[in-house]
Amino acid sequence: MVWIHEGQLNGEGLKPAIVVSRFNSFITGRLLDGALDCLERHGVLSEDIDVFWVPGAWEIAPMAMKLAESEAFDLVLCLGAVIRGETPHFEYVSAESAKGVSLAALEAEIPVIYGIVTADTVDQAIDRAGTKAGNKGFDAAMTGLEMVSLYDTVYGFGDEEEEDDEDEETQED
Ligand code: INI
Repeated sequence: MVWIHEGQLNGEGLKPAIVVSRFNSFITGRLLDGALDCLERHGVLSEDIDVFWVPGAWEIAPMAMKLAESEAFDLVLCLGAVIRGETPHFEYVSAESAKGVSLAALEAEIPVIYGIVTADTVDQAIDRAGTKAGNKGFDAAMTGLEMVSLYDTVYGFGDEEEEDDEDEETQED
């Protein structure tokens, strides 16, 4: 028999943090709207959501890491927009912000989700922020809900083992 584990999309009782960058805020504001819409539609209370605005995509990962370490949240969503052509250092900003969020996700005990749009043009970025190609903020929030549920399942295994150990100790006594 195979045990299949799939995350549920239930946000009741969750306390998410959202890190969103101000750079290209005409895009990131829409990503934030999408993320909030998704969380609230899945049962998260608006008063349980904390939004942290940072200057640019570069600042997202360090902030996400601090938020995860604070143990005040169940989930961190990282939202930003890096657009080629606006900067000669597009490659650095996009690559390092992705690496940073990945590192934060690996180090954190809660899900840290990458919702940074990287696009060649402003039009492409607009497509991903609530028009032709959906809303990457909404998608990031969905991913976050799913991952919280899967982490809960995995952390629950630890509790079961502890209970088994306690049972064994009781039996030995
Ligand atoms: N930050 C972004 O979020 N998107 C960009 O497209 C961008 N560009 O083009 O330069 C950008 N740069 C700022 C960077 O993220 C930092 O805020 C800045 O370098 C200060 O550390």
